[in-house]
Order: sequence, then C-alpha cells, then structure tokens
Amino acid sequence: MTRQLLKAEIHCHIEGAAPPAVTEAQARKYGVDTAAFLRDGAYQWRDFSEFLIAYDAVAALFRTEEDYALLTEAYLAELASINTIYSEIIVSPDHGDRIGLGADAYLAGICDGIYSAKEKTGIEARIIVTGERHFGPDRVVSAAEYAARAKNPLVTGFNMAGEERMGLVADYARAFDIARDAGLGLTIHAGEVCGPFSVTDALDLVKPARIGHGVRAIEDEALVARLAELGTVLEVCPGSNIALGVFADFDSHPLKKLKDAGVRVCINSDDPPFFGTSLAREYEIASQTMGMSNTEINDMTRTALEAAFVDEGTKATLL
Ligand code: ES4
Ligand code: ZN
Repeated sequence: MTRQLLKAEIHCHIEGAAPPAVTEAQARKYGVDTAAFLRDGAYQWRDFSEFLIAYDAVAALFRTEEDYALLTEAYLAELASINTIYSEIIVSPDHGDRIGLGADAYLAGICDGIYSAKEKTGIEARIIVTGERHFGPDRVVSAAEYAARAKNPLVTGFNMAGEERMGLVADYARAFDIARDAGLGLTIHAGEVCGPFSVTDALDLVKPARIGHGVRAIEDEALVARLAELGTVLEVCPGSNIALGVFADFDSHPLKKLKDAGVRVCINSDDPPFFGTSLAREYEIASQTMGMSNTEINDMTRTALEAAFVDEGTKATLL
C-alpha cells in the first residue's frame, strides 16, 4: 500500500491545485461565467495551449489574500492527510498583479495558508516564485526581481513555467541570473512540450539544480547520461504528461527508464484537478501501473527531499 508511505512533492502550481468546486464557488462569488473553461464539474481544455488559457482564467478567480490562504491551506491539508511531509508550491506574482490584488498580498495569503497548515498538520512547505514564459521575458525578469527582493523565509526558489514553445531559454536567462545571485534555488520547466533541445538549453544556459518535467530527455540517450552525471533532479509529473498527451499512456511513460538510467527523479502532481489526479494517485500509478517497488518509491521521495529548496536544518528533520 502506497498510502502508508511518507510522501513529498516539489512541483505543484497553487492555482493548478484548485478543486473545480472551489473554483465554481469563487466564480459565483465574483459573478463570473466559467463555461469557457469549467463545465460539469471538470476543467475544459483540449491541448496545452487551451490548458494554459484555462489555468490563467482559474487564477483570475482568486482575488483576495484570504482566497489564496484558504486555497493553500486546503491543498496542504489534503497532502498531509495522505502522509505528505513536504511540498514546494509554485506561485506566480503575475497572477496577483493581474487581478489587482498585488504581488505582496498574493504572497502573504499563500504564506498564511502555509503557516496554518503547518500548525494544524505539521506539513512543511516552501514557495517557488515562477515567471510565466508566455507573459514574455520582461515579466519573467520582474518575477525574478520580485523573488530576489522578497526576503521572505518561505520563498526559496525560482522557476519558469508556461508556454515552453515561446522564445528560447536564452531569452529568459537573465531572470535566472538575478534569482541565482539572490541565492534562490533554480528550476525550470523544460522537456515537457518541447523536445530534448529545451533540456540541453536549460542545462547550458540556466544550470538549474532541477528541471520541471524534463521527461522528453528520454529521446536523447546522451542527454539522459548527462542528466545522470550532473545529478540534475527531474520533477516528474506522470499524470500531467498523460493528460496533456506528452506520452500515449503510463506504459510508455519514461519515469522508470530514467530512474534505471541513474537520473534522479521524483513524483509530483503538477496541477492535480486539471489532470484528474492527486499526489496519492501519482504514487499509486508509480507503484501499481509502472510496477515500481516500495524501495524505488521511497528513493523518489528521498530525492524530492534531498533536492528541496529548504534550509539544511529543516531538511535534516525531514530526511
Ligand atoms: C503547467 Cl503542466 C504545466 N506546464 C507548464 N506550465 C504550467 N503552469 C501550470 N501548469
Ligand atoms: Zn508544472
């Protein structure tokens, strides 16, 4: 039973964790019609571009500090209930800015949710500020500058998510330089929608400790060897990949192949209700569908904790 195993994840987008029922309640509260992206209790999208549009529409329904505090606490409480001891939450200050809440209140709400969940359940969490690639290089630089000056003890990393097909990693490298100089841990979405070249570009130009997804590295044997050699951690999100059609089915998903090749991998939920999944289900899939042993599953949890952007003192209590 994977239920009893301790779990951890280091890749979940906060708005992507909003259950459809919560989003519907938000829409009612603000008088917004959700038909374009949420019908019959399910998020509606057909491909990655539509997914990003739906995601941004959902984000625009969380409008106050309290909206974000409740969303964050509910997500973490659910994780804690399935024995999860650590989570890194991907947050985009642009979403706070876009809705007129402002980045500071957006972040404060998320921090409130983290502190409440910690108090009630003991779950530890940290925040990764992300730039959204499809908002353009200037906004991604602004997100990095915001993260760098936040001096918030919960903000420990910087990421770039969004439309991987927009521009080249080189266009966004300056944002990562700013975040690196501020001492933040670096991770970047790559090798999800685009092929191995995007992972190579990320390694060459960003030198991140971790990569979000990175699974399409499997198409290039030399790149897989390079990832293993570097010890770069891949934040793998199998259910997300299948839902978005990156791989046809779980049997052809490369999680186990990457692990067997010596790549450091871990299991993550990404945007669970958008992809009909949960962290519990992702662990279940690794175990039941992919046939990974409890030892292998525990290795991946340990990898997530080892790769966590958290101070060494806290990390020691988790490992
Ligand atoms: C995302 Cl699955 C995925 N890929 C890229 N950007 C994202 N933002 C939220 N989910
Ligand atoms: Zn993601």
